[in-house]
Amino acid sequence: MRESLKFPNGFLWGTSTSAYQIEGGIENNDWLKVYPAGLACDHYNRYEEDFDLMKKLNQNAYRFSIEWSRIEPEEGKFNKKEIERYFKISQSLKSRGIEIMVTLHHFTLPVWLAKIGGFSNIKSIFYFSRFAKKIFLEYQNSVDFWITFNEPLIYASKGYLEGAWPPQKKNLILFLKVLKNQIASHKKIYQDFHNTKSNAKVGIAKNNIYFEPANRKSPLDKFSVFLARYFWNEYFLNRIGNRLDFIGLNYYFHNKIKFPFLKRNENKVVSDVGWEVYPEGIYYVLKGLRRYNLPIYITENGLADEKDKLRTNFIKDHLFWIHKAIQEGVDARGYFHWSLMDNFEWEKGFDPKFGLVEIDYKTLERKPRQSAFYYAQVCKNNSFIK
Ligand code: IFM
Repeated sequence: MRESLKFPNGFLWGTSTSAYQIEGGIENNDWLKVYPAGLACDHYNRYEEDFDLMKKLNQNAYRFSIEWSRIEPEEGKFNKKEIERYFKISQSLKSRGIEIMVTLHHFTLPVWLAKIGGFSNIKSIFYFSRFAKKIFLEYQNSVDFWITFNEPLIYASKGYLEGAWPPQKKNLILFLKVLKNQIASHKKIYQDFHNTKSNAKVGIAKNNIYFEPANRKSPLDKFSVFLARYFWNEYFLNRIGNRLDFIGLNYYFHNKIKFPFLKRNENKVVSDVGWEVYPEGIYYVLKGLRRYNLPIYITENGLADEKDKLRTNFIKDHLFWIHKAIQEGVDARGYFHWSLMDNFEWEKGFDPKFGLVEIDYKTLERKPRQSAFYYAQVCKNNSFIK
């Protein structure tokens, strides 16, 4: 018999986005010159329509980011109109009964800060925590969860080791400085928020990978996995562990490691961008996070699948493994699918389609894919049939 798998009461069901990827019309950040996002999904002007859709799809939570370059276009000068606009956004979500998770840094920087080295400059700790405090004071009554950084290690490695993202550097020293300043910023922001409001919920969105030894009998492969796990999954969390109210998990990857090189997946099921689909990995990654003894929200999980051939099963299979982890004592409290709608996928542009909702970039029409209706049923029932 097919079994109905139920999630804990109060489980959050939602989607995630970020400002530069969907809003459109952002003119003052460090991505613009290298990878312009133009009008993106024009969410800036269509957020009411998007929230109606979210509501129709039974989602009860939403994670989005606030674009720093809109709020503080020049150092120390805050834009009232934009502050007001995000306030309206928060009210619009609240009026629909949607819980709010706000990301303070999701890969973009105002140009003025990028010019002085962004997070590789120690001054970024002061600037970012000042921005965060301003945002906190403005929206503390409507925001339920705060995320300081989205995927800090991805950000630091793409921008400062691989040279792929702004500022397109390949410099180990800068990479380490960025990590150090992100850690210090997170700690300061955590402290500032808690000094103002003791029950603020502050977390991080951490991209953790399921690492496996290519050969389980090889001590060298196992040692490589130990190092990879420590550095990629645990180091950052260990450094901020006592200043976290919850952990946000972004799960996308499974890497088999053969000493001394990384060996990518062998699974034949891959997304449109070639990323392996490996639902079981989320179970192991969740189990690995248990040691922090904190509530966990899956803050991202999704795939590029323009034709929507894999997405329904992708969701179902990941939920199966999340549910199993919960049964075994993991305190997972919510799932935010990446993403609500197709959007600007950074250096890959608009080709990868991560949306439950399809965007026609000519007309900007929103069209939910079949998987969006499947997910809507799960959100409504707080359970799914395996
Ligand atoms: O689009 C990104 C998002 O900005 C951060 N996490 C991974 C997603 C898919 O690549």
